[in-house]
Amino acid sequence: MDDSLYFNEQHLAVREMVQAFARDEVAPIAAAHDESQQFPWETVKRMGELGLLGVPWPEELGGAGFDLIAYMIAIHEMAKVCASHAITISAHTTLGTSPIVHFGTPAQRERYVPLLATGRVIGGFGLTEPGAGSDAGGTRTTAVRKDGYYVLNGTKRFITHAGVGEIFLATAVTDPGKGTKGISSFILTKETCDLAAAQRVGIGHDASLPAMKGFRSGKKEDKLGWRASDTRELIFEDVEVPVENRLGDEGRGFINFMQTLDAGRVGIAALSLGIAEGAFNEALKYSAERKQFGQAIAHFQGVSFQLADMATEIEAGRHLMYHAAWLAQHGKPYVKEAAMAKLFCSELAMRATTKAVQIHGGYGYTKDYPVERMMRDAKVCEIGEGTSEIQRIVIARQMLKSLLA
Ligand code: COS
Repeated sequence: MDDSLYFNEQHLAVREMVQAFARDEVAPIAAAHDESQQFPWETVKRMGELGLLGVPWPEELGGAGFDLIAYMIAIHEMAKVCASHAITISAHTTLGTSPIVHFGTPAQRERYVPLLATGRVIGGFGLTEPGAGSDAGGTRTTAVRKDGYYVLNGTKRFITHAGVGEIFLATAVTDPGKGTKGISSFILTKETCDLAAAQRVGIGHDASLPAMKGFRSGKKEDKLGWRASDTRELIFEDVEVPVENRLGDEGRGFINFMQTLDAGRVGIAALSLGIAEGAFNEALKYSAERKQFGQAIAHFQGVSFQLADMATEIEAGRHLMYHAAWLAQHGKPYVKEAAMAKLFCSELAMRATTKAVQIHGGYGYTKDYPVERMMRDAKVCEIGEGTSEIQRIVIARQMLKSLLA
């Protein structure tokens, strides 16, 4: 892809900055954090200092003041080196902050966004539940209105940053008879699960952010990939949430979260593409170094054709992803394009990483090379923020909606 198609000088500068940070500070620790499943507090703190936890938000709200394409560049470049750091950027920014930016009141924006955009506090998004995954409208968490507050009860599952985060946006049923129109969303605050680490690096515990009683994280997931990213349950036990913490009107929670996921899916496309390119770069380098039968394995057509296929698909994925981001940035409809980019790039990440492991042969199956981590990190891209099957549903509905109306 010709860089000038989507990128200006500022985009190229962001790309260079993220590449340098990922190479110098993230690459050296990625394998160890994958192994230990420890959240990388120090590099997350650095990402906040570099503006990477608020790339698309205005400077007056504490953001870096860049645009959506710059934000996708940050996720894309980071994922070439470490998918866990990339999902931290994406889940914090799109899922954990954008609903407040887009659907919050001025007072909610002023109160929460600067804390999130600067990386002072980590945020997250609670939609998925034990019985409501692809069927996101099957939410069971309830929010019962009392005088001046709501009482929330329920459990969310597979929530990025559920342990380390302190500001969450979550859906709950306020009107049980109304299906998806009876779902509302709320801003909730809790304590981090790792006070010592958070205090050591200086993240969280802002005095203006008291934790809500009864709101806590639960079981930590032991995952195949994205292992340095924090994934846990979120539990609400009679949590009293002031009415002023409702995000948007009553009954708008589902639609607002669906719109949030549209943008999130472009982010997962960027992340997937980064994993695919990271694996491709490793495979290309290895194929030129590794000698068998007296020559570099890149000389064998069986290897070079695989590299050619990977490069071609990556090029296609770049066009899909940056095009969806461009549409979103210019306020044009992009639901279908976001789903297409997410579907294609996530499945590409799986194909490309599998090929990269194959090209590395036995070495690829060990932790001596990063491609086995990349292959494990790729799988969840076909699942999170809407499975490949859900993306096909969204694409098909978008194509057919005027015909079947
Ligand atoms: N933007 C705006 N509105 C949307 C929307 C979107 N992207 N998607 C749905 N809506 C609206 C619909 O238009 C509908 O409103 P109207 O009745 O006024 O037309 C309402 O929301 C309900 O939508 P729908 O009837 O399509 O809901 P379904 O229960 O059939 O579910 C899917 C739709 C399957 C697409 C949805 O549940 C989904 O995306 N599931 C996957 C969830 C997911 O990605 N989870 C991962 C979370 S990881 S953070």
